[in-house]
Amino acid sequence: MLNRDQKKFYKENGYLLVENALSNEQLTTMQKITYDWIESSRTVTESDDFFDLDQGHSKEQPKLTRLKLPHKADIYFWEVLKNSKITSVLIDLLGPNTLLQTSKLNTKAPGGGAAVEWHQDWAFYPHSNDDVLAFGVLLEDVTEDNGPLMVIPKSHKGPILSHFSNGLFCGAIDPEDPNFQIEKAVKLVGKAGDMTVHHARTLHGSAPNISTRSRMILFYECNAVDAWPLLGASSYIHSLGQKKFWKDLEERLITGELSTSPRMDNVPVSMPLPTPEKAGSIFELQKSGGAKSAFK
Ligand SMILES: O=C(O)CCC(=O)C(=O)O
Repeated sequence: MLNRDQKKFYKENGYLLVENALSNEQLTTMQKITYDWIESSRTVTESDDFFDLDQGHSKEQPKLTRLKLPHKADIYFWEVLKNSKITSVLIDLLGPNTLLQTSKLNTKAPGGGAAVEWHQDWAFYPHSNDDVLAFGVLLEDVTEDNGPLMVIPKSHKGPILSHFSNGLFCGAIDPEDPNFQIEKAVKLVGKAGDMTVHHARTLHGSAPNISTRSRMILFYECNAVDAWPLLGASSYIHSLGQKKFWKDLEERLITGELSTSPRMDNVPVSMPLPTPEKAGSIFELQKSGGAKSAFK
């Protein structure tokens, strides 16, 4: 459970670091499952529904950018979200009724694992209100040199910067944008089992992993049930038809009850459209969309 100061800090700054979000048992179980997945990627030669391969991936040296939807690949990842310290942090920040939007495990392989260019998640998936956040559960120690998540404090209260390049949504801001103040960036380093939290409107990014250790962060992206997706990640529900739509919401309910009354707040919305041809993951989108890099 968060104390008053932690809640206040999150509200004011748009991010938070929570120590020991996982028990030792939860951590070692999640690590084992993840290492087994990475092991099984040795025979994979192309990115697919689960594995996102990094440049240089081979049988001898598995290099992945991401494991997609880990909570669907192993129920343990869903159970931890539903019943752990993470669950109480979720309720503290979003209230009693919460949904999982999506999950991903960004693995940043040693020796170069890809950078994630600066962006605001909100630009990818605007909702009817901004009770939307991402947890980053550290499955390995995160240090200054293995590509920690970086955030710009208080940016969740500012504008949504342009994430466009040549008229296409490229999933990253222009590092030269006058509203981007990189000198304010904070690196979120911590021990395996700790957890970062960032608001969906907080500017964030991460440098390549220049260390010899992997940087594994499990992201759970969550929202209050009455934050209705306008586009992006979970907005696929709009194409499901009503019956499947409801079932899908039920399957992603983490705590409390569903709502059929979206809460409409006065939030800045710019639709992530049009997209480039290749937009399967943020790495692909930023590359094929011609995003300028802040990490040269
Ligand atoms: O893995 C990271 O460092 C950042 C990931 C991220 O921001 C994203 O996937 O949207």
